[in-house]
Amino acid sequence: MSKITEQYHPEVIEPEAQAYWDENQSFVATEKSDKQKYYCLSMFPYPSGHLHVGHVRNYSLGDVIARFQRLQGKNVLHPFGWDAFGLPAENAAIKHETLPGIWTRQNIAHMKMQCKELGFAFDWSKELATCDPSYYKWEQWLFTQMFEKGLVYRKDSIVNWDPIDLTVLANEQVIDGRGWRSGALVERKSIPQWFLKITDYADELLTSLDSLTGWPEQVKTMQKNWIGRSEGVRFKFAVAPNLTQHFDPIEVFTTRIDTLMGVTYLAIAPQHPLALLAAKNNPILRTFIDACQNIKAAEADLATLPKEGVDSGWEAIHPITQEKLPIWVANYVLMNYGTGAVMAVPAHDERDFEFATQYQLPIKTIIQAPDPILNNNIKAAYTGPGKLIHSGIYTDLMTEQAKKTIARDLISKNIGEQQVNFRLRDWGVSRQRYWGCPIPIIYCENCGPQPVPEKDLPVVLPENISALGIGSPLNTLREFYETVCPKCDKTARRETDTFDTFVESSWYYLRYPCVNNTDAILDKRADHWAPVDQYIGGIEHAILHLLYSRFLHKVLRDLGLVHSDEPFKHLLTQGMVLKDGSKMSKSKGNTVDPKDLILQYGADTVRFFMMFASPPDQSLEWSQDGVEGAYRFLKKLWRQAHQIITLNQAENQTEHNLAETAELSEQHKNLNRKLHETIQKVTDDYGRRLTFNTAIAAIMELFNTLTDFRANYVHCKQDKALVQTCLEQILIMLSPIVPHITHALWFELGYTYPIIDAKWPVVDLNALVRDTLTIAVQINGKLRGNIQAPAAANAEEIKALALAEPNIQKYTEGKLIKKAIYVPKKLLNMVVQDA
Ligand code: ANZ
Ligand code: ZN
Repeated sequence: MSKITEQYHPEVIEPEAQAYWDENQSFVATEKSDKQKYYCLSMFPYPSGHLHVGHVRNYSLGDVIARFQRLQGKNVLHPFGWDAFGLPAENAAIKHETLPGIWTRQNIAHMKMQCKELGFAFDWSKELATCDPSYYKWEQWLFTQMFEKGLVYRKDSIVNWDPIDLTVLANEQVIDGRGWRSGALVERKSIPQWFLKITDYADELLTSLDSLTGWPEQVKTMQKNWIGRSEGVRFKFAVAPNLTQHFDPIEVFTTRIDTLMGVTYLAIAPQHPLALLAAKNNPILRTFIDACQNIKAAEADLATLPKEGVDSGWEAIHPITQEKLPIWVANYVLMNYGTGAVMAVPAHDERDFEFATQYQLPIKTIIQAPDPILNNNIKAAYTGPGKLIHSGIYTDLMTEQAKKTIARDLISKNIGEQQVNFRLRDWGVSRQRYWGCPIPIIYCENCGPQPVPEKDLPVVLPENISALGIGSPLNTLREFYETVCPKCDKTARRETDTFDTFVESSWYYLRYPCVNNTDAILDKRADHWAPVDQYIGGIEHAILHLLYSRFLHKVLRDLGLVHSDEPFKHLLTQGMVLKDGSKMSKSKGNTVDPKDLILQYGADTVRFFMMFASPPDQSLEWSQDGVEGAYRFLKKLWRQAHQIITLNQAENQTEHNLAETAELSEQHKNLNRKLHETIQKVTDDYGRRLTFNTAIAAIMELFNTLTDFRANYVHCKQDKALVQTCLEQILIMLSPIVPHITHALWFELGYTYPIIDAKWPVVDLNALVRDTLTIAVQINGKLRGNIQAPAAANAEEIKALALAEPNIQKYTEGKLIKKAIYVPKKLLNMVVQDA
């Protein structure tokens, strides 16, 4: 006899289900399986202390997908871990007078418990934390491999320097140009840093985006723009001779060589060698260049900055007309793109137009806009293609033709060449921070920088440190930085910088399956599971995280460690969680703590609400009513199930084989059809559309139909069998979303195996067939009634039935039927005319 209570008690059944999964290691994945593999992954969190609702949404989505795929008969890997290095730990350690490692591991323990309370079906046997030496050892190893392959180099690069705290600041620590702690004006300082050559992969990172058919277009576009491939011409302008000096020509890069005859000046970056040279005896220029140093280098900021510049006083020579053109130093030209110099065409480039207008430089229209209005517009540049005018021998050519012709001429004169440029820059990975993975390099005065040999890895980050907060403590720890050169054995100094934490998050998904391998970074298991079939995370990672992961995946492939080209097959970017229309955030004080909700309603209610409230890729508006509604539904589900189960037990009826569709009565057929229509829709919603909100809506509808049916028709064994079948399949279909309540009820139904091992219901196509259909009848386009017709009826028969209907006859009597159009199974439209 069942011990099922009449009331729903999530606080009892949820811990029971969780204990069951733990004890039975229900979600531990192995490679030994005949089933098709399915790797489901949610982006791992930074262990900040507590799960917030954004996390809950992210992991609930992943959990629903993982559980659904398992019920579909797949062998599912669904691991979890911690992106555990990063600046907040350093700040928190100072604030709470503890150590970053201790603070981080406490947070991990707490958040892990929260994950368990939410019933996430994670394979905890593969848990990893990036701050553990067993993880970052292999990151260091990977770096040394890349070093050997020439994918790593060191170069000077600018950092934010706090002259009071004597430390490098991360961008987010610079507030209005001042150090967040000291308040000192932040300086820009150039120091040597390590770079990964992601640009070597620029072409492939771009072209293989096309293979990612399971990614949102929006994300692919963002990646494309970030990589920023452009085809153009690189060519030289001679600098006008000067009696005393010789100048190297200025090289420019342009994507619009067709506009060459419209160049009215050259613009060079403030850091361009010629600008620096010209500044030597030009104090105004010197001041301008210095002022440019102090602005943030972010490209996006530069684009919106008011355009400013200073005439260098020197001139260049136009390669075709031999005209002299002024050379301006301008803040809108970037030193690290193209050649750091541009041929300015104010009539056809917006930035040049703005600049030329401001400094009264000539504007020469040489492309005719197709629309004459645009030609007379002196307020803006015309940037589109068109016919060349006032362009000497090139006049009358169209843009595309002119590009080819002019490029060919410059190439034949030996002053230019075709060039492909990428906006993508190499990845600077050095951080002058403590709580990160030490960069495995040793500096030897004799031998130069040496990678740490594999036998000496990992370079362990000392965790028991003091003096946090002033610079990086690694700089003061002799026992850390004092070492010997692996090549010549002389005393040498260890690198004290650590990696950008994006490095850890760019390959973790491959480490999960091999997490216990102490001899190698990856093994066959990584290849077995890769690529991730479904990746779920926030849109804020659309560019860098995904790009870096794609890059390292390709590097690992080229090292022979994986054999796929891309890390993530399908990508789901979840929307934000809002409250009263704005983003939930601590600073706004409008957060909802999942902890309180679980206490009050249970995890299933929270999961149900989050999946029901909106489609995954859209923002979710927090609603207390919505949470209450979810809770009410689960209570109702429990009550119905309780009644059905107790009734069946009372009658000692556990057999519930359903008769063939053909033998069912009309009411049975209707309920059975509803069941299978729901299975069909829900399967598609879960598997292809990933719209769990509409899946829930369909299941709720079926549930209501079932409730009504029970109220009216339960008389015979056949009824009960059907009712029980419906209930079971409702439970299976709901189980990815509300795993606890369905786990408990499933066992109450008498099963000896858990619902996670049930089979996803299969659509019975026969059950979907309707014996009769409702057909709408229109007369001259207006709806005049509905008729019931046999499903197999043809157009003629439908027409005859309609004409026999008194309601319809009112409109057809004594009229001529000119035409009858039948939209099968839906609609009949008759065009009638007075006879
Ligand atoms: C002349 C010209 C005429 C241009 C015209 C555009 C329109 P993308 O597509 O991003 O590659 N440019 C080149 N190097 C630059 C730098 N270091 N800083 C700022 N701007 C730079 O853009 C290439 C275009 O951006 C180039 O083509 C150049 O301006 C400018 F009607 O050359 B163009
Ligand atoms: Zn040496």
